[in-house]
Amino acid sequence: MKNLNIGLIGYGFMGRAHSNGYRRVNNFFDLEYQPVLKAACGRSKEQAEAFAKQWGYESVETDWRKLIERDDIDAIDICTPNNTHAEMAIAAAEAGKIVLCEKPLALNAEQGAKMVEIIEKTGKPNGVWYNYRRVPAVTLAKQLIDDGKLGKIFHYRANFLQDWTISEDLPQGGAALWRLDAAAAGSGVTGDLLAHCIDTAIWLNGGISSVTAMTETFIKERKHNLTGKVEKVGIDDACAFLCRFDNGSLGLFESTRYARGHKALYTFEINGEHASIKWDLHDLHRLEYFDHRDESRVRGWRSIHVTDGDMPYMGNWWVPGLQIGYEHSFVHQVADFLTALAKGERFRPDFRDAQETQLICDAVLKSGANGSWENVAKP
Ligand code: SOE
Repeated sequence: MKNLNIGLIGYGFMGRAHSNGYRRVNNFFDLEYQPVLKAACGRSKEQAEAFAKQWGYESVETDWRKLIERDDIDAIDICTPNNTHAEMAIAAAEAGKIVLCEKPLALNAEQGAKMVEIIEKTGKPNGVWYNYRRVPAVTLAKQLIDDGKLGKIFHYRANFLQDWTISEDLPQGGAALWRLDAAAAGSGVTGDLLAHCIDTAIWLNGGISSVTAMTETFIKERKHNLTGKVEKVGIDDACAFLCRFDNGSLGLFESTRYARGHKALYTFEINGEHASIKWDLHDLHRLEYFDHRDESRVRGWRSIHVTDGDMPYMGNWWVPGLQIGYEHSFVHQVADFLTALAKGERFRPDFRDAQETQLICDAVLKSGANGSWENVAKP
């Protein structure tokens, strides 16, 4: 088996999700490559050491530039806040590393374009962690659409609803709360949550040509954890947009962190000429399917329990009827990345795919600010 030596930057939520993917992948998938957890990097030596011990990393770095310089690292995995992605990814690419970057690709499409340009110049494999593509029920949706089961698609509808920022006492900035700080996150729900919905949508239903959006920041000022002062909030707390897809279908997307009662309600529904499908992250192992071609006496929504061995990825897990969860989408991402690497094939979504999402997010934010319809540029 060939080794792929991983250097991971950032030990928060995503550092754990990715590390879990690396650790478990070879237990469940037969692959030519195995990830080796060479080094974990974070600014606090103590926390990086604790993380390395818990997840089995061989060594620790506190300066990401030193990690990138190391000859014993093949791939740099970036799990840090969005404002660091471009600088780290570009430096890693220039040092000849494979680069895996947490979503969204960058703060904005300008940074994203530079990242795509440089990584493509190096020819090095790269990927972005839009993990929901690899939930088996979502992959099944892709298969059904590609097989033509839905026919011509008319509507694409997606939501990503949360409720964790409603309190005005919640500060912005620093560990965990950098998502509320525009300087660190770039945007609010658009880059954090709608980016997932957009990535899935363009994968399932093709490109988006134009958008019109409405954004709102409900709490205008919050204490900033890094300065200790009450500062203006620069992120979008909520965003809804309409769009046109290249295939002529119409899209409706909504995301908020102010939907009391919803923790991570990511849902999508697609309506085609023959059939419709819908999916819900809170019930992620099911795909709902309605086919108008069924005999009318038995026609109705079916709830497909995506656990059989012939369903995407499921042959690698347990026996039919036993489901898997959120963390497995990261295991699948690692498995697919290592397979693409072994075959010398392009992994998707890569930086170029993620830049398509970034350009849509930028157009949404621009439209949200001025109320216009915006045409979306292609990467
Ligand atoms: C935000 O709460 C968040 O953790 C996102 O950053 C993730 O990308 C999403 O998958 C779940 O919600």
